[in-house]
This record gives sequence, structure tokens and C-alpha cells, in this order.
Amino acid sequence: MADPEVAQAALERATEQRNLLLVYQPIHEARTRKVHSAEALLRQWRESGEIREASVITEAAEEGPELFALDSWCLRTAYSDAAHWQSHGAPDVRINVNLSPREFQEGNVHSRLQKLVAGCGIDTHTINLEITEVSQIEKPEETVEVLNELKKLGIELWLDDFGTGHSSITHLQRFPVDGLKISGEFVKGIVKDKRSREITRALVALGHNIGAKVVAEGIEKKDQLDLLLEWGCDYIQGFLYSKPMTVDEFEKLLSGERASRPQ
Ligand code: G
Ligand code: MN
Repeated sequence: MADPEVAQAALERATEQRNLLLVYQPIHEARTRKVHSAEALLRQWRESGEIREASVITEAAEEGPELFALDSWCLRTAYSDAAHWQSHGAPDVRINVNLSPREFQEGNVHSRLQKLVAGCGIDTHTINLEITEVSQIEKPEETVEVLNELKKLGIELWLDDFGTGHSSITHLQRFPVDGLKISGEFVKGIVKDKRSREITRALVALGHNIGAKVVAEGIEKKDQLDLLLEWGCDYIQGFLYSKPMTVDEFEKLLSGERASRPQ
């Protein structure tokens, strides 16, 4: 685990000077379009007032102790936002947080998560953790133990960008996976390209056959959605339904949904 003082200094630099924020991209139930959860994505305010990707920051943090500070900041911010919308009439809307594989090996993630959750007053089962670079996990047996401990808290594990280089079938065999997120790279071709279509259809079935839920990412068109519905995909994320939005916009979306629901 990183030296806490170093991590704290890094956190301050990252959050105060660099104007970080989280945006939320809704994940919808495929059939009903109801909001199921939201993926928290790190962004940065520009001086012009625009919001931009924060990849420069995340790449810089990847190797050093800043990573833990940054992840803790993301978790704390996401939890307090989720606590807010849960106490304002959306008790079941979960939150997906992206975590680096380093967290499971060096980051003491279990106790940090417990402390963070206790500080925000939300249930641990509000959280899904998304791991993208699962292939970089160097100590799989230890990681499986950590993941099983997290699952006892009700936290779900989702494999992100499933089917691409970093996240493959090997990892399904090894890790206690609750959900698969099928990369938009497959989804974008499913209408016109027979191979993309058959691969994506097989990935949805694969997820279901091992008892996992399936999210398709990057849905931009209605005819893509129609195919995914035909195959029984559980959730969808993509510009067709929602772009990433600020927490205020997300909470407005939730209240609009509640207002339109029959009493
Ligand atoms: O790797 P990950 O799935 O976490 O990446 C999510 C990114 O994909 C976000 O930055 C988001 O802006 C982008 N994204 C989300 N939905 C869509 C979509 O429908 N089309 C495209 N092109 N990008 C999307
Ligand atoms: Mn993700």
C-alpha cells in the first residue's frame, strides 16, 4: 500500500489543481429502458468551462501512489453522489466504479471500501466494481480471495470491455464474475457485419450460461438495440439512450423517471 502521506499529497494535487469531476453514464434495463445503474467516469473541467476526458491524469497516476489517491477520490465522490440520489427517491440505483487491477494486489481495497462506505452511509451492495485490465492481475489466487471478500459485502464484479485484449474468456474461468460488459467494438458492427453479429450473440449467451448479467456498451442505433433485445441482453449503455452526464443531470433524469411512473 502506498505511503498515506504521499497519497494524500497526490490526491490534493489531483483534485484541487486539476478540477476533477465525475460524470455518470446511465445503464438502462434493455427491455423497459428504466435506469438500473450509472457508470462513474472521471473527467476534468477546462478553464473554458468545458468538460474533457481525464486520460492524461489517469495515465500519469497508473504507475505510482497517485493511483490509490485518485481511486479513493473517485470512490468517495461516487458514494456520496449515490447516497444523495438514494435518499431522494432512487434507493435501488446502483453505481459502477472502474478500478485498476493494482487495487486488488496492493491497494488494500477491501478495508478502504468498507471505511469509505461507512463514511457515506450507503449500503455496500450499491456498488458494482468494473475491472478492465484484468489481464494485468499478477496474483490471481490472492485476487480471487479479495474478490470473494468483496462479494460477501454484496459488491458485484463486472468485467469491462469484455472480449478485447485485456478481458477474455480465461478471466471468466478464474474470477467470480457477476456481469459482463460487451465492448462497443463488437456492438458497432452487429447490424451490417455477420461476424460481429454472431460473436456478440455468442458473448451474450456465454454470459448467461455462466450465470452473469450482460451489458452491451456503445449502443447508438435502434436496430442494434433490437438485435440485443432479441438475444436477451439484460442492460444497455450507449448514446442511443444516454450520454455521460453531470450528477445534477443524472438526478433530474431519475426524478423525471419517477414522475412518469404510474402511481
Ligand atoms: O471503457 P469504458 O467502457 O469504461 O468507456 C466508456 C467511454 O465510452 C466513455 O468515455 C463514454 O463517453 C464512451 N461511450 C459511451 N457510450 C458510447 C456510445 O454509445 N458510443 C461511443 N462512441 N462512445 C460511447
Ligand atoms: Mn467501464
